[in-house]
Amino acid sequence: MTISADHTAPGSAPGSAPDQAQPRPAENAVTEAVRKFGITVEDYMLPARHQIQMVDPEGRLLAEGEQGTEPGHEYPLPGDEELLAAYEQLVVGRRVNDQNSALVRQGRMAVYPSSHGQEACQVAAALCLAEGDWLFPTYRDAVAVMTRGVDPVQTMTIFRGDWHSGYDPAKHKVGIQCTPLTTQLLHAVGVAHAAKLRGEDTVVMAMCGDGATSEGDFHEALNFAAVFHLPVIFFVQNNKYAISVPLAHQSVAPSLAHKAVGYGMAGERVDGNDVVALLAVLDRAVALARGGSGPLLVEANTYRMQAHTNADDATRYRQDSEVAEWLAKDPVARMRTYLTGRGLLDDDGDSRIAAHAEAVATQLREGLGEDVPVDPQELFRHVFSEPTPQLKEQAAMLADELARDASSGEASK
Ligand SMILES: Cc1ncc(C[n+]2csc(CCOP(=O)(O)OP(=O)(O)O)c2C)c(N)n1
Ligand SMILES: [Mg+2]
Repeated sequence: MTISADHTAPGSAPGSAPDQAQPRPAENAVTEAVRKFGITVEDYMLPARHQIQMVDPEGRLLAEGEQGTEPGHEYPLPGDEELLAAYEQLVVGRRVNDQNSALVRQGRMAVYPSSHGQEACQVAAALCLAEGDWLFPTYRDAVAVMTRGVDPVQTMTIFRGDWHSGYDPAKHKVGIQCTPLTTQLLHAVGVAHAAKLRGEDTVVMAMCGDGATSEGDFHEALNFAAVFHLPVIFFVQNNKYAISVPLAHQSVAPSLAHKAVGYGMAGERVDGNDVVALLAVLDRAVALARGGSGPLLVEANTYRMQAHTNADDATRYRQDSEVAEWLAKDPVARMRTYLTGRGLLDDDGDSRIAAHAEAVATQLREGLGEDVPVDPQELFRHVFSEPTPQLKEQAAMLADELARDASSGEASK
């Protein structure tokens, strides 16, 4: 594939029609970046040759030359305060993932798609945003939703079968945790477009998985965002599986980040178990998007340590040895070692954080232990503005059955 700087600004070519004389905005951003970094368009838009990693699995900070950075793909180390905040959220996120898996086994939640092992992606996706920005999560991103500040019990309400999402998306600027794959990307692009038309400087974080990148909606969302030059970060958590389908059966692209260039946006890949690198890459992506550079695609290389959901048996399609390999790259242990080594975290600090995580788990046990008040008649509401005769008939039948149940219950007391 060849992309030349000229190709990015066809409007400026001799003989262009007058109404094409202005280069399209996306092209402006790319040529601007190319000038700024003194690199080629390919080197700007294509991901760096290696994934960006700052702290290795043993918790050691890599030397600058070993972080996978290249000119135009350079990332400053995040500040100590941001790193400590991220570690606290990692510990809380891990505790929440494990608590929820237990609550599912106890029948207190209907389903939980655990992000155990992916907590660094979850935490970084939320922490890099400013208050006025939007987050569009999937069903696997409950920890990102909580890290954004949504109450833990409200966050998990959707997983107990309540038809409400549990929180007000507009209030928190967090979309509903989406189960229909990739529809959230279109919602995200729509919000970014609206914000741009209103002149707001909102950045939108649009999350999806590796499998979701094969969906038609993925293409439509990325193309629309690139053509309209919208401030969206497409954040792909490549956890290697779409339920039982491994990545190799899903895509033969050199990497998922390489898909960006086909839309005319920049892509980057990052170690998804290294919260330091994730924050560095996503913080810069947010700054670029807010500054008017258009959309970006960031692929995080991570692993789903547990089954797809409680309804799945992962031992049927993957080897224990593969899981063990990823256990050694654990994002929480890695960060603990790194921060301890730098003297930013000691035993007291770690105990305080563990106690906070335990308090959140208690809140979840108590909140989800309470039965939800259910009104069976809700089944018939909001289906049609004018209920059909059949619905009215069924509603009356149900009301009658419920009344008879209630009176027989009274009688047997
Ligand atoms: C439109 C649509 N098709 C199929 C499904 C069924 N489905 C649920 S999760 C999933 C796999 C998604 O994999 P990936 O995008 O990698 O996300 P992960 O679950 O690994 O986080 C599929 C196919 C769905 N929810 N929506
Ligand atoms: Mg996946």
